[in-house]
Amino acid sequence: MVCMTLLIKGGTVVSSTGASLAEVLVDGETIVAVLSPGCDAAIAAEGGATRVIDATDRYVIPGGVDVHTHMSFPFGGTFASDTFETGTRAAAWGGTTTIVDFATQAYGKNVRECFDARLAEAQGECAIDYGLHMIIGDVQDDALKEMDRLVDEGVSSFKLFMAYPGVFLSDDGQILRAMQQAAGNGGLLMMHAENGLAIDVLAAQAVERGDSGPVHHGYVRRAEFESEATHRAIQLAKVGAAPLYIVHLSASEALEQVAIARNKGMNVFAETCPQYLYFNLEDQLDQPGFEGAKYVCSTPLRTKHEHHQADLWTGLRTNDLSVVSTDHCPFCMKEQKEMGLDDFRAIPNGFGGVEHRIDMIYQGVTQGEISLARWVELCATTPARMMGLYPRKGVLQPGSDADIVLYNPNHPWTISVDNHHMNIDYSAYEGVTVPGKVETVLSRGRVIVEGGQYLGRKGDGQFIRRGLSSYLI
Ligand code: DUC
Ligand code: ZN
Ligand code: ZN
Repeated sequence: MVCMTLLIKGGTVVSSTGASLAEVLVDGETIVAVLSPGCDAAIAAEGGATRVIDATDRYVIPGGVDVHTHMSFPFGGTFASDTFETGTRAAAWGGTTTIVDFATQAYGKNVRECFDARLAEAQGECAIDYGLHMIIGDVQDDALKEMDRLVDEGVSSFKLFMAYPGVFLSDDGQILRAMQQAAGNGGLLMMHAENGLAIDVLAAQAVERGDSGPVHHGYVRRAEFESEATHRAIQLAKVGAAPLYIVHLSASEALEQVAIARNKGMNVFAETCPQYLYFNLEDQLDQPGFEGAKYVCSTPLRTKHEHHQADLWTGLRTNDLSVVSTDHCPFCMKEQKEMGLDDFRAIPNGFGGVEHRIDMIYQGVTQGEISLARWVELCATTPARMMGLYPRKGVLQPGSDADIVLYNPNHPWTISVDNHHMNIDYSAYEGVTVPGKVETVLSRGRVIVEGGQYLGRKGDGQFIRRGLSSYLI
């Protein structure tokens, strides 16, 4: 029998607990050993390996796990511009080897039918492995029952919205019922925590007085509304006895609510996204003309005159924020963002960044915000644990999938629409120079990015049936 083995040697293996020189041996799709360099087993492995990859001066890290993406997401009368094919390919270029995207139960629709249709849309399209969360857009008896079945089928997390009245919003009674259901079936409740009814009042008032440009998207989605909704979600989760995961947290005040709950020992978790760590309302949303539309996403970018960004970095260090995802939900300027030229409420909300998360958060390492180990923990290990993918994903250890990234920490480059691989007609990161670069990417043992070439294929990514969150069992 021919044994396809691959040895990655000479690199520094970085895990969530530290970094050391080590060699990684892969057999087929799986990691079989992480070896000390120079030990007998490593030397024997080198002689027997079908292929040896030299990782000298590179970090060898687990493939990134982005647990919040929206490929082809229907929003505001259009669809996010990256499909499962284009979006997962871009993710691979950026060192992400697993995404967890969303199936959406629209209002009045059947959860099962919506889930099946979404799974069919993804199957055969993805370059990397993927899972699905289920958005419950209409909490009623059937939907609640379906949640139990989905957990058994590897869909162990559910997203609800406190924003977008008339589209996705669940009222407090519906939220409580979904939380009670999750408490019973072991699922994780993910929450878009913004007070959508209050936002809509301010948005209508703004447009009425002529404040209709993109920056007003940021002004009306006030931090108080994020903080109030976060607080309310936490109180409901306490009564519902359910774990809670706050998505795309951007405001200090919301983070405070999460920290209070966690200090009381509650199972409350939160993620943030690179855009909130690096961009702000004044410099990005408030640009001349319609440029700010590129940065219209929800929750919104926050003002730089407060200390949101510094607080978010602190939260990433203290673990009150335990995951960095992207909320990748891109819309082109042409014909998509442009729909809101005269009224910011019609700009599709979303930000494209699935390709840049690993690089942007590595920048946090070089800026002294987080450690090297924390970079890996935030971008791969904890998201895998949080979403029931661990230890198959998020770690380099025997038995784990051989999802591996070779990262060059000394390769500065400048992000541009001309060199990105996402299907967007601009880059929100245009002109940003990052210090390091993803060089080689393996997905279940297959080399899919190497030497500036994409070597993967659509359809090689598999649907991953997820277990329960590691933090709940
Ligand atoms: N936020 C966005 O920016 N886009 C899609 C949905 C969401 O919650
Ligand atoms: Zn959301
Ligand atoms: Zn989202």
